[in-house]
Amino acid sequence: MIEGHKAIAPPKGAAIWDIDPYAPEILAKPEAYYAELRAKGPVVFIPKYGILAVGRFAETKEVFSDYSRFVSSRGVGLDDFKHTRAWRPPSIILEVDPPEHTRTRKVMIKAMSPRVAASQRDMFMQTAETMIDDLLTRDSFDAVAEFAESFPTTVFPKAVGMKDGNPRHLVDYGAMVFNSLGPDNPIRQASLGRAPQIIAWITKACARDRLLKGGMGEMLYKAADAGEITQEEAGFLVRSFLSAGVDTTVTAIGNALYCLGRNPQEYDKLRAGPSLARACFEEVLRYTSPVHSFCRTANLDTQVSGIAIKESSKVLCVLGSANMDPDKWGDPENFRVDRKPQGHLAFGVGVHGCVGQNVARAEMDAVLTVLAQKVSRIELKREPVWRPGNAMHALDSMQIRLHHV
Ligand code: OVV
Repeated sequence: MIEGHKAIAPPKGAAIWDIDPYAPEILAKPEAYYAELRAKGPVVFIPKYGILAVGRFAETKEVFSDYSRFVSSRGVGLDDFKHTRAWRPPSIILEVDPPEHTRTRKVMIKAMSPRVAASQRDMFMQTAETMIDDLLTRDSFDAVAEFAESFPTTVFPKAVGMKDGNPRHLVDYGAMVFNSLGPDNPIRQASLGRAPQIIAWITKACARDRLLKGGMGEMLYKAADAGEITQEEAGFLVRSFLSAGVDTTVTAIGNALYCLGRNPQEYDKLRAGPSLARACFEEVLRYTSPVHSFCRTANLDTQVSGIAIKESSKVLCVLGSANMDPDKWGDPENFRVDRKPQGHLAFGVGVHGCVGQNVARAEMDAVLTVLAQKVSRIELKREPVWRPGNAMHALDSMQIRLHHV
Protein backbone atom coordinates (compact mmCIF):
# COMPACT_ATOMS: atom_id res chain seq x y z
CA MET A 1 0.00 0.00 0.00
CA ILE A 2 2.76 2.45 0.84
CA GLU A 3 3.94 4.35 -2.20
CA GLY A 4 6.77 6.83 -2.03
CA HIS A 5 4.91 8.92 0.52
CA LYS A 6 3.77 8.64 4.13
CA ALA A 7 0.32 7.12 4.27
CA ILE A 8 -1.78 9.25 6.62
CA ALA A 9 -4.67 8.26 8.86
CA PRO A 10 -8.18 9.29 7.79
CA PRO A 11 -8.98 12.78 9.10
CA LYS A 12 -12.02 13.14 11.35
CA GLY A 13 -15.13 13.92 9.35
CA ALA A 14 -13.65 12.94 5.97
CA ALA A 15 -15.46 10.28 3.97
CA ILE A 16 -13.40 7.11 3.53
CA TRP A 17 -13.60 5.74 0.01
CA ASP A 18 -12.27 2.33 -0.91
CA ILE A 19 -11.39 2.97 -4.52
CA ASP A 20 -8.34 2.98 -6.76
CA PRO A 21 -8.43 6.23 -8.73
CA TYR A 22 -5.57 4.82 -10.83
CA ALA A 23 -7.40 1.66 -11.92
CA PRO A 24 -7.26 1.51 -15.73
CA GLU A 25 -11.03 1.22 -16.13
CA ILE A 26 -11.54 4.39 -14.09
CA LEU A 27 -8.82 6.29 -15.92
CA ALA A 28 -10.35 5.29 -19.25
CA LYS A 29 -13.87 6.35 -18.25
CA PRO A 30 -13.68 8.67 -15.24
CA GLU A 31 -17.06 10.45 -15.25
CA ALA A 32 -18.82 8.26 -12.67
CA TYR A 33 -15.75 8.37 -10.40
CA TYR A 34 -15.72 12.17 -10.64
CA ALA A 35 -19.41 12.40 -9.68
CA GLU A 36 -19.00 10.04 -6.74
CA LEU A 37 -15.89 11.85 -5.51
CA ARG A 38 -17.80 15.14 -5.43
CA ALA A 39 -20.78 13.48 -3.74
CA LYS A 40 -18.66 11.91 -0.97
CA GLY A 41 -17.66 15.27 0.46
CA PRO A 42 -15.26 18.19 0.20
CA VAL A 43 -12.22 16.10 1.20
CA VAL A 44 -12.12 12.31 0.82
CA PHE A 45 -9.68 9.79 2.29
CA ILE A 46 -8.46 7.00 -0.02
CA PRO A 47 -7.05 4.09 2.05
CA LYS A 48 -5.51 2.30 -0.95
CA TYR A 49 -2.82 5.01 -1.11
CA GLY A 50 -3.24 6.74 2.26
CA ILE A 51 -3.96 10.03 0.52
CA LEU A 52 -6.69 12.66 0.41
CA ALA A 53 -8.61 13.64 -2.71
CA VAL A 54 -10.58 16.74 -3.65
CA GLY A 55 -12.90 16.94 -6.66
CA ARG A 56 -15.36 19.72 -5.96
CA PHE A 57 -14.52 22.94 -7.79
CA ALA A 58 -14.06 25.14 -4.72
CA GLU A 59 -11.75 22.84 -2.76
CA THR A 60 -9.76 21.76 -5.81
CA LYS A 61 -9.07 25.40 -6.63
CA GLU A 62 -8.24 26.19 -3.01
CA VAL A 63 -5.71 23.39 -2.60
CA PHE A 64 -4.24 23.82 -6.06
CA SER A 65 -3.57 27.53 -5.78
CA ASP A 66 -2.44 27.89 -2.16
CA TYR A 67 1.28 27.27 -2.61
CA SER A 68 2.15 28.21 0.96
CA ARG A 69 0.09 25.41 2.53
CA PHE A 70 0.11 22.92 -0.36
CA VAL A 71 3.55 22.74 -1.85
CA SER A 72 4.82 21.45 -5.20
CA SER A 73 8.42 20.99 -4.04
CA ARG A 74 7.53 17.60 -2.54
CA GLY A 75 6.36 16.45 -5.98
CA VAL A 76 3.04 16.82 -7.80
CA GLY A 77 2.53 13.07 -8.04
CA LEU A 78 2.09 10.43 -5.35
CA ASP A 79 5.82 10.29 -4.55
CA ASP A 80 6.83 12.63 -1.72
CA PHE A 81 10.28 13.97 -2.65
CA LYS A 82 10.98 14.45 1.04
CA HIS A 83 11.06 10.68 1.48
CA THR A 84 11.69 9.28 -2.01
CA ARG A 85 14.21 10.08 -4.67
CA ALA A 86 12.60 11.45 -7.81
CA TRP A 87 13.08 9.36 -11.00
CA ARG A 88 14.74 12.36 -12.68
CA PRO A 89 16.23 15.59 -11.30
CA PRO A 90 13.08 17.53 -10.33
CA SER A 91 11.78 20.25 -12.62
CA ILE A 92 13.02 23.69 -11.56
CA ILE A 93 9.66 25.28 -12.36
CA LEU A 94 7.00 22.59 -11.72
CA GLU A 95 8.48 20.97 -8.63
CA VAL A 96 9.55 24.04 -6.65
CA ASP A 97 7.78 26.65 -4.53
CA PRO A 98 8.07 30.42 -4.31
CA PRO A 99 10.40 32.20 -3.88
CA GLU A 100 12.68 29.87 -5.95
CA HIS A 101 9.85 29.28 -8.37
CA THR A 102 9.37 32.97 -9.09
CA ARG A 103 12.75 33.41 -10.76
CA THR A 104 12.50 30.49 -13.20
CA ARG A 105 8.84 31.18 -13.89
CA LYS A 106 9.66 34.76 -14.90
CA VAL A 107 12.08 33.52 -17.55
CA MET A 108 9.50 31.07 -18.92
CA ILE A 109 6.77 33.74 -18.97
CA LYS A 110 8.95 35.84 -21.26
CA ALA A 111 9.91 32.91 -23.49
CA MET A 112 6.22 32.07 -24.08
CA SER A 113 4.65 35.52 -24.01
CA PRO A 114 1.59 36.33 -26.15
CA ARG A 115 3.97 38.08 -28.56
CA VAL A 116 6.13 34.98 -28.95
CA ALA A 117 3.03 32.82 -29.44
CA ALA A 118 1.70 35.24 -32.08
CA SER A 119 5.04 35.14 -33.92
CA GLN A 120 4.53 31.38 -34.47
CA ARG A 121 1.00 31.76 -35.76
CA ASP A 122 1.79 31.67 -39.50
CA MET A 123 3.86 28.52 -39.09
CA PHE A 124 1.07 26.89 -37.06
CA MET A 125 -1.53 27.86 -39.69
CA GLN A 126 0.54 26.64 -42.65
CA THR A 127 1.24 23.34 -40.95
CA ALA A 128 -2.45 22.87 -40.07
CA GLU A 129 -3.42 23.62 -43.69
CA THR A 130 -0.95 21.16 -45.17
CA MET A 131 -1.90 18.41 -42.74
CA ILE A 132 -5.63 18.85 -43.03
CA ASP A 133 -5.45 19.06 -46.87
CA ASP A 134 -3.66 15.72 -46.84
CA LEU A 135 -6.05 14.12 -44.35
CA LEU A 136 -9.02 15.25 -46.46
CA THR A 137 -7.82 12.92 -49.24
CA ARG A 138 -7.94 9.88 -46.93
CA ASP A 139 -10.84 7.49 -46.64
CA SER A 140 -10.31 7.28 -42.90
CA PHE A 141 -7.37 7.48 -40.53
CA ASP A 142 -6.38 7.31 -36.88
CA ALA A 143 -6.85 10.80 -35.50
CA VAL A 144 -4.38 10.14 -32.68
CA ALA A 145 -1.37 8.80 -34.60
CA GLU A 146 -1.90 10.75 -37.80
CA PHE A 147 -3.12 14.11 -36.62
CA ALA A 148 -3.07 14.67 -32.84
CA GLU A 149 0.53 13.42 -32.54
CA SER A 150 1.80 14.76 -35.87
CA PHE A 151 0.81 18.38 -35.43
CA PRO A 152 2.56 19.23 -32.14
CA THR A 153 5.58 17.07 -32.91
CA THR A 154 5.96 19.06 -36.15
CA VAL A 155 5.34 22.59 -34.91
CA PHE A 156 6.62 22.50 -31.33
CA PRO A 157 10.24 21.50 -32.05
CA LYS A 158 10.26 24.26 -34.69
CA ALA A 159 8.97 26.85 -32.22
CA VAL A 160 11.57 25.77 -29.67
CA GLY A 161 14.21 25.79 -32.41
CA MET A 162 15.29 22.18 -31.96
CA LYS A 163 17.83 20.79 -34.39
CA ASP A 164 16.87 17.26 -33.33
CA GLY A 165 13.22 16.35 -33.83
CA ASN A 166 12.24 12.82 -32.90
CA PRO A 167 8.43 12.64 -32.70
CA ARG A 168 8.43 9.22 -31.04
CA HIS A 169 10.86 10.22 -28.30
CA LEU A 170 9.04 13.51 -27.68
CA VAL A 171 5.68 11.78 -27.25
CA ASP A 172 7.12 8.97 -25.14
CA TYR A 173 9.00 11.38 -22.89
CA GLY A 174 5.79 13.29 -22.19
CA ALA A 175 4.08 10.02 -21.31
CA MET A 176 6.95 9.15 -18.94
CA VAL A 177 6.74 12.48 -17.15
CA PHE A 178 2.97 12.36 -16.71
CA ASN A 179 2.65 8.65 -15.91
CA SER A 180 5.41 8.96 -13.30
CA LEU A 181 2.99 11.09 -11.26
CA GLY A 182 0.89 8.06 -10.40
CA PRO A 183 1.51 5.00 -8.20
CA ASP A 184 3.95 2.29 -9.19
CA ASN A 185 1.31 0.60 -11.36
CA PRO A 186 1.73 -1.10 -14.76
CA ILE A 187 1.00 2.21 -16.52
CA ARG A 188 3.93 3.93 -14.81
CA GLN A 189 6.17 0.90 -15.17
CA ALA A 190 5.51 0.62 -18.90
CA SER A 191 6.37 4.29 -19.46
CA LEU A 192 9.46 4.34 -17.26
CA GLY A 193 10.68 1.07 -18.77
CA ARG A 194 11.77 3.01 -21.82
CA ALA A 195 13.48 5.71 -19.75
CA PRO A 196 17.26 5.40 -20.18
CA GLN A 197 17.41 5.75 -23.96
CA ILE A 198 14.81 8.51 -24.12
CA ILE A 199 16.34 10.52 -21.27
CA ALA A 200 19.74 10.42 -22.97
CA TRP A 201 18.20 11.75 -26.18
CA ILE A 202 16.17 14.46 -24.39
CA THR A 203 19.16 15.66 -22.38
CA LYS A 204 21.26 16.09 -25.52
CA ALA A 205 18.45 17.84 -27.35
CA CYS A 206 18.25 20.48 -24.59
CA ALA A 207 21.89 21.57 -24.96
CA ARG A 208 22.59 25.02 -26.32
CA ASP A 209 24.42 23.75 -29.38
CA ARG A 210 21.32 21.77 -30.40
CA LEU A 211 19.11 24.88 -30.49
CA LEU A 212 18.69 27.29 -33.39
CA LYS A 213 18.91 31.04 -33.05
CA GLY A 214 15.57 32.78 -32.70
CA GLY A 215 13.67 29.88 -31.12
CA MET A 216 12.08 29.74 -27.67
CA GLY A 217 14.89 27.44 -26.47
CA GLU A 218 17.58 29.95 -27.33
CA MET A 219 15.66 32.65 -25.43
CA LEU A 220 16.25 30.66 -22.25
CA TYR A 221 19.99 30.53 -22.86
CA LYS A 222 19.93 34.27 -23.54
CA ALA A 223 18.28 34.76 -20.15
CA ALA A 224 21.22 32.80 -18.75
CA ASP A 225 23.67 35.10 -20.57
CA ALA A 226 21.85 38.02 -18.94
CA GLY A 227 22.34 36.46 -15.53
CA GLU A 228 18.68 35.72 -14.79
CA ILE A 229 19.35 31.98 -14.49
CA THR A 230 22.41 29.75 -14.88
CA GLN A 231 23.34 27.98 -18.13
CA GLU A 232 22.51 24.66 -16.47
CA GLU A 233 19.10 25.99 -15.46
CA ALA A 234 18.45 27.04 -19.07
CA GLY A 235 18.92 23.41 -20.09
CA PHE A 236 16.46 22.29 -17.43
CA LEU A 237 13.89 24.81 -18.61
CA VAL A 238 14.24 23.55 -22.18
CA ARG A 239 13.56 20.12 -20.69
CA SER A 240 10.38 21.59 -19.17
CA PHE A 241 9.25 22.67 -22.65
CA LEU A 242 9.65 19.11 -23.83
CA SER A 243 8.05 17.61 -20.72
CA ALA A 244 4.94 19.74 -20.74
CA GLY A 245 4.56 21.00 -24.30
CA VAL A 246 4.01 17.89 -26.39
CA ASP A 247 1.87 15.25 -24.69
CA THR A 248 -0.53 17.94 -23.46
CA THR A 249 -1.19 19.46 -26.89
CA VAL A 250 -1.31 16.02 -28.52
CA THR A 251 -4.02 15.10 -26.04
CA ALA A 252 -5.88 18.37 -26.50
CA ILE A 253 -6.09 17.95 -30.29
CA GLY A 254 -7.37 14.38 -30.01
CA ASN A 255 -9.89 15.42 -27.38
CA ALA A 256 -11.05 18.36 -29.53
CA LEU A 257 -11.69 16.07 -32.51
CA TYR A 258 -13.57 13.74 -30.17
CA CYS A 259 -15.80 16.53 -28.82
CA LEU A 260 -16.51 17.96 -32.27
CA GLY A 261 -17.06 14.56 -33.88
CA ARG A 262 -19.54 13.61 -31.19
CA ASN A 263 -21.35 16.96 -31.23
CA PRO A 264 -21.98 17.82 -34.90
CA GLN A 265 -24.35 20.69 -34.04
CA GLU A 266 -21.59 22.28 -31.99
CA TYR A 267 -19.15 21.73 -34.83
CA ASP A 268 -21.60 23.51 -37.16
CA LYS A 269 -21.59 26.49 -34.78
CA LEU A 270 -17.80 26.61 -35.02
CA ARG A 271 -17.97 26.47 -38.83
CA ALA A 272 -20.51 29.28 -38.89
CA GLY A 273 -18.31 31.43 -36.64
CA PRO A 274 -14.65 30.43 -36.79
CA SER A 275 -13.91 33.21 -34.32
CA LEU A 276 -15.34 30.72 -31.82
CA ALA A 277 -12.12 28.68 -32.16
CA ARG A 278 -10.67 30.11 -28.94
CA ALA A 279 -13.85 29.59 -26.94
CA CYS A 280 -14.23 26.10 -28.40
CA PHE A 281 -10.75 25.16 -27.17
CA GLU A 282 -11.53 26.34 -23.64
CA GLU A 283 -14.67 24.19 -23.66
CA VAL A 284 -12.69 21.17 -24.93
CA LEU A 285 -10.28 21.72 -22.04
CA ARG A 286 -13.07 22.00 -19.49
CA TYR A 287 -15.04 19.09 -20.88
CA THR A 288 -12.15 16.63 -21.30
CA SER A 289 -9.45 17.88 -18.86
CA PRO A 290 -6.34 16.59 -20.71
CA VAL A 291 -4.49 16.75 -17.37
CA HIS A 292 -7.02 15.05 -15.10
CA SER A 293 -5.17 15.12 -11.76
CA PHE A 294 -2.06 16.52 -10.10
CA CYS A 295 -1.13 16.30 -6.42
CA ARG A 296 0.00 18.76 -3.84
CA THR A 297 1.57 18.00 -0.43
CA ALA A 298 0.46 19.66 2.81
CA ASN A 299 3.54 21.27 4.29
CA LEU A 300 1.90 21.98 7.66
CA ASP A 301 -1.15 21.01 9.68
CA THR A 302 -4.10 22.88 8.19
CA GLN A 303 -7.74 22.44 7.25
CA VAL A 304 -9.96 22.62 4.19
CA SER A 305 -13.72 23.06 4.51
CA GLY A 306 -13.53 22.08 8.17
CA ILE A 307 -11.55 18.86 7.58
CA ALA A 308 -8.21 18.71 9.39
CA ILE A 309 -5.29 17.96 7.08
CA LYS A 310 -2.02 16.75 8.59
CA GLU A 311 1.41 17.84 7.46
CA SER A 312 2.78 15.37 4.86
CA SER A 313 -0.68 14.54 3.48
CA LYS A 314 -0.71 14.04 -0.24
CA VAL A 315 -3.79 15.64 -1.77
CA LEU A 316 -4.95 14.37 -5.15
CA CYS A 317 -6.49 17.37 -6.90
CA VAL A 318 -8.89 15.98 -9.47
CA LEU A 319 -9.06 18.78 -12.03
CA GLY A 320 -11.25 16.71 -14.33
CA SER A 321 -13.86 16.45 -11.60
CA ALA A 322 -13.74 20.16 -10.71
CA ASN A 323 -14.30 20.94 -14.39
CA MET A 324 -17.48 18.83 -14.26
CA ASP A 325 -18.86 20.19 -10.98
CA PRO A 326 -22.51 21.16 -11.58
CA ASP A 327 -22.34 23.65 -8.69
CA LYS A 328 -19.86 25.61 -10.75
CA TRP A 329 -20.99 24.93 -14.32
CA GLY A 330 -24.74 24.34 -14.20
CA ASP A 331 -24.91 21.83 -17.07
CA PRO A 332 -21.35 20.45 -17.22
CA GLU A 333 -22.39 17.37 -19.22
CA ASN A 334 -23.25 19.50 -22.23
CA PHE A 335 -20.38 20.34 -24.57
CA ARG A 336 -21.10 23.85 -25.85
CA VAL A 337 -18.52 25.60 -28.06
CA ASP A 338 -19.81 29.01 -26.96
CA ARG A 339 -19.89 28.31 -23.19
CA LYS A 340 -16.70 30.33 -22.50
CA PRO A 341 -15.91 28.44 -19.31
CA GLN A 342 -14.09 31.15 -17.41
CA GLY A 343 -12.03 29.80 -14.56
CA HIS A 344 -11.85 26.14 -15.64
CA LEU A 345 -8.94 24.31 -14.03
CA ALA A 346 -7.56 22.46 -17.06
CA PHE A 347 -4.50 24.76 -17.12
CA GLY A 348 -4.31 24.69 -13.33
CA VAL A 349 -4.65 27.94 -11.40
CA GLY A 350 -2.44 30.24 -9.36
CA VAL A 351 1.34 30.71 -9.55
CA HIS A 352 1.81 27.29 -11.16
CA GLY A 353 -0.92 27.78 -13.80
CA CYS A 354 0.27 26.60 -17.22
CA VAL A 355 2.99 28.96 -18.38
CA GLY A 356 2.72 27.66 -21.95
CA GLN A 357 -0.96 28.38 -22.36
CA ASN A 358 -0.40 31.16 -24.90
CA VAL A 359 1.47 28.77 -27.17
CA ALA A 360 -1.07 25.98 -26.58
CA ARG A 361 -3.91 28.36 -27.49
CA ALA A 362 -2.09 29.53 -30.62
CA GLU A 363 -1.59 25.93 -31.77
CA MET A 364 -5.21 25.00 -31.14
CA ASP A 365 -6.48 28.18 -32.70
CA ALA A 366 -4.68 27.24 -35.91
CA VAL A 367 -6.01 23.67 -35.88
CA LEU A 368 -9.61 24.64 -35.14
CA THR A 369 -9.65 27.60 -37.54
CA VAL A 370 -8.36 25.54 -40.47
CA LEU A 371 -10.73 22.68 -39.61
CA ALA A 372 -13.67 25.06 -39.59
CA GLN A 373 -12.63 26.48 -42.97
CA LYS A 374 -11.96 23.21 -44.78
CA VAL A 375 -13.94 20.46 -43.10
CA SER A 376 -17.73 20.16 -43.23
CA ARG A 377 -18.01 17.15 -40.96
CA ILE A 378 -15.86 15.04 -38.63
CA GLU A 379 -17.16 11.51 -38.93
CA LEU A 380 -16.31 9.02 -36.18
CA LYS A 381 -15.87 5.67 -37.94
CA ARG A 382 -15.55 3.59 -34.78
CA GLU A 383 -16.04 3.94 -31.07
CA PRO A 384 -12.97 5.88 -29.82
CA VAL A 385 -10.63 4.09 -27.39
CA TRP A 386 -9.25 5.95 -24.36
CA ARG A 387 -5.74 5.31 -23.06
CA PRO A 388 -5.49 5.03 -19.28
CA GLY A 389 -2.94 7.56 -18.02
CA ASN A 390 -1.92 8.37 -14.45
CA ALA A 391 -2.27 12.10 -15.12
CA MET A 392 -3.49 12.44 -18.71
CA HIS A 393 -6.97 11.86 -20.06
CA ALA A 394 -6.12 11.01 -23.64
CA LEU A 395 -7.36 8.96 -26.55
CA ASP A 396 -5.46 5.88 -27.61
CA SER A 397 -7.05 5.68 -31.05
CA MET A 398 -9.98 7.17 -32.92
CA GLN A 399 -10.69 6.25 -36.51
CA ILE A 400 -12.24 9.25 -38.27
CA ARG A 401 -12.98 10.67 -41.68
CA LEU A 402 -12.82 14.35 -42.55
CA HIS A 403 -15.33 15.52 -45.16
CA HIS A 404 -14.65 18.40 -47.56
CA VAL A 405 -16.73 21.56 -47.35
C1 OVV B 1 4.29 17.36 -16.53
C2 OVV B 1 4.85 18.71 -16.44
C3 OVV B 1 4.02 19.80 -16.40
C4 OVV B 1 4.56 21.05 -16.29
C5 OVV B 1 5.94 21.22 -16.23
C6 OVV B 1 6.78 20.12 -16.28
C7 OVV B 1 6.24 18.87 -16.38
C8 OVV B 1 8.25 20.31 -16.15
O1 OVV B 1 9.00 19.36 -16.37
O2 OVV B 1 8.68 21.42 -15.84
